[in-house]
Amino acid sequence: MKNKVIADTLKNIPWQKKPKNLKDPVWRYQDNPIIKRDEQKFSNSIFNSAVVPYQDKFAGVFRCDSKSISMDIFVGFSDDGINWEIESDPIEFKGAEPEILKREYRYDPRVTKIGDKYYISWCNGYHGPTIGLAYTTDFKEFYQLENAFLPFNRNGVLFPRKINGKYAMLSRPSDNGHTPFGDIFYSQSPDLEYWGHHRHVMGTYPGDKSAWQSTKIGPGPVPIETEIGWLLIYHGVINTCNGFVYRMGVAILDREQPWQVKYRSKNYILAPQKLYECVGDVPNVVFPCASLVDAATGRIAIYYGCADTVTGLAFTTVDQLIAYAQENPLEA
Ligand code: BMA
Repeated sequence: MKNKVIADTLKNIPWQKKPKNLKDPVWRYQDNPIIKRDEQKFSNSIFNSAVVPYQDKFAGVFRCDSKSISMDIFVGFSDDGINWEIESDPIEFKGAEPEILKREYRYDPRVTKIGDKYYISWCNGYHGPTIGLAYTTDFKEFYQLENAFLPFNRNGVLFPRKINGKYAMLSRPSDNGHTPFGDIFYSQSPDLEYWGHHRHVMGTYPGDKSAWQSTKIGPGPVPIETEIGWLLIYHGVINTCNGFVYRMGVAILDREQPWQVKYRSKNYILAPQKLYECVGDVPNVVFPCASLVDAATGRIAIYYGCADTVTGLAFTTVDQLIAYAQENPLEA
């Protein structure tokens, strides 16, 4: 392993060897999708979801759209990170403010462990989409905090530690619909309530230099800290005659000033190419919301939504992602 990872070891990370002769930096689990659309009692689809190591096993927060197509988030547990039991009832939040607890819709959760708390950030309906925040210590009781931003914003993901003494979040300001634009921004907070000191991190690439990310981009899983910078897996979108296509990309952000992009790959790292990624309720979508990392080996397991219908698992390593970003650079 060339690049040191600043994280815990995770001996039981789900893992499969890279297929021989594969040149791509990311490879899929052979029995994908790991979660089918109707594995939860009332679900139409289970996709953009987040998992974390928990008590030597795994816990997660799952986006399940119901058979009435209401979007909500549900707790799940797994012994191996591959086979999941997802609860039948959505997460019920406690919190100080009844106004903030009113539910409109909830989707696309991320889970970040900071200290002994697991923070959930998700796209929260509050007169339009914004970033909801909550925490739990046991995946039983959940405490909702104030929304981080005004509408409209999506894809809020917290860094796993304070940076320069402040909590830090990436997000993607948006509109009220199927946003046809979008750059990634960095925001800071002393207390997870008041957010400011916003910085632009990176934007789209018009033209055909890196056309898969020419319409909008948004942060995916919790950034992974390495010696050379924060490894950011994100989604990039192109608008085609058949609608949006969502692919996955990688960038490396400065460790102390994460709004400075050190490397960014011109090429995507995963694209909708398998049937379950190309066909579903929304075709041609791979949408990463979580990753697991093992600091001892640099192994990474990526959890991603497939065609807004099922959940997939893919693998890579810290070294391969860093090399890919450095060897296929997108220059400003
Ligand atoms: C985005 C979000 C995601 C979804 C994607 C593709 O705007 O709604 O939840 O996966 O569109 O439909």
